Amino acid sequence: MTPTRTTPRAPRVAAAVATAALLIGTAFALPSVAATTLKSLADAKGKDIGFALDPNRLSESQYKAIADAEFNLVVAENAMKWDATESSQGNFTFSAADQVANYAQTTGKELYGHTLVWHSQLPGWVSNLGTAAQLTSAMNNHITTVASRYQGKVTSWDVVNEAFNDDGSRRQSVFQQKLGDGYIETAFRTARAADPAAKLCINDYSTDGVNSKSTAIYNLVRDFKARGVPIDCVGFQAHLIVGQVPSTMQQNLQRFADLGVDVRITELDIRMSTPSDSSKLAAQAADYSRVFQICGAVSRCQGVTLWGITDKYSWIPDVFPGEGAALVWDNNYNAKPAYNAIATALGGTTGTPTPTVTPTVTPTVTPTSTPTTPPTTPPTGTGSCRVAYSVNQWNTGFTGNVTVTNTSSTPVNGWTLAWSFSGGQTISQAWSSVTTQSGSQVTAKNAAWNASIPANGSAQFGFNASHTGSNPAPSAFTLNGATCTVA
Ligand code: 9MR
Repeated sequence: MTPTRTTPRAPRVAAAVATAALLIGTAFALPSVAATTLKSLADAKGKDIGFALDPNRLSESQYKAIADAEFNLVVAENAMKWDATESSQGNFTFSAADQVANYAQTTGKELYGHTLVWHSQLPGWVSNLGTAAQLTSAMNNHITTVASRYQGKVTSWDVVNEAFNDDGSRRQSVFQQKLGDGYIETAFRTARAADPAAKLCINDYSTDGVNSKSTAIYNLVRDFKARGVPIDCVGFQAHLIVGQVPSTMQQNLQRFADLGVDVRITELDIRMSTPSDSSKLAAQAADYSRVFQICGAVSRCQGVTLWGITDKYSWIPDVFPGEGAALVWDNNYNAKPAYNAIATALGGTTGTPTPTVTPTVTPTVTPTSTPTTPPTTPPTGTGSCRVAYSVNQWNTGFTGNVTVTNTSSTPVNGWTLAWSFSGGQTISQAWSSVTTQSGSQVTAKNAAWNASIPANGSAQFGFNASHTGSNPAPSAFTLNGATCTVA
């Protein structure tokens, strides 16, 4: 395999045609854009589309057929982690990791390395080492042995994974506690020495938007670049929830790219409360589309990796009981609406139209109009509420984020949040709500899938809008006609 390292992936249309021909011969239900594949579309765009592989599943024909056809990059979901490769000190086992590497090689896919230093899936012996010197030695030996083995095969490594807390402080892992802040730099320098051609990435979750945690990593990358510490890329895991793609995601990826590093969505899945239904799946499709569009809009975004193929084997239900359906293929390998949404976002033209929850916004000059269809069931549970409103703005545009919390003791079933803009703001697009505007009056109704707000629960939605001047925040909101407090 010829790894792609510093240059964008070249379009590979001929391979795409061959892949499509292969797919047509398969026995199971094909996605409805079988004339092309996500891989062929991503290849043509010079982007990676990857998936997390469990090599034990390759014996399942449907799993293998989708894996082979739809992706140009593969990462080991677990097989290259510390517990899988060095469960006792100095005794390295590469059987599962090699299966992943061999799969990448035989299928011509890029091989992404996950992960060298992580607090989780870390064998107990590492935590039990007595001194800082012993731990440094063990960490460096692990990095050197694993990275050297896959030199020329792995194109990028997640060198350090999940080193930060949500508030931007360092996670108190054994590495942090025993070695202090400098362990990340040590790990990156060691990885560079072990495989000078591999790109070296730092990877984390809940860093997809601009927030304290992503800013801490941003500061680390800026410092590394300023001091010449090797770092080439930043991974954003993007374990997302339907309706909650951060509004600042593109801005966030771009600010990292502007530091001179590549960026990548490394572990995408978008979960929902289960069971799924058609409106949740449509909302999920819109979210998948958005993430791929964002990566498409940031030239240094190398691509998107899905954290698995089928909901059947996703990690989500085990960790978040009552949630799931987060991947692109369902338990029976049927492609979900997200499939065509991704195909469309990648420039495909043969898919059916992308399902979307984006509402129609009808600005109008009619001062008294009462917009749109009321909820099918009359709203109940109107009562106390709190609204948090925030914006990210630039010269003439802004993104608004609204969280409405039901502070009463009874659930709200069906909601309408209303407010007035005093600065001439005009909404152009909204998500996770059906939002209409009439003059200065804005009415946001629940989407089908977030109609219910339990006691003490919240619903979130967002919108894009234009503004002139100072863009004042609304001073008052009503929920189903009752005034809310403003947080
Ligand atoms: O998907 C992986 C799951 O099979 C493992 O049990 C789990 C153990 O921690 O790790 C999962 O993958 C994680 C990834 O390595 C790092 N980011 C979060 C992922 C989901 O937990």
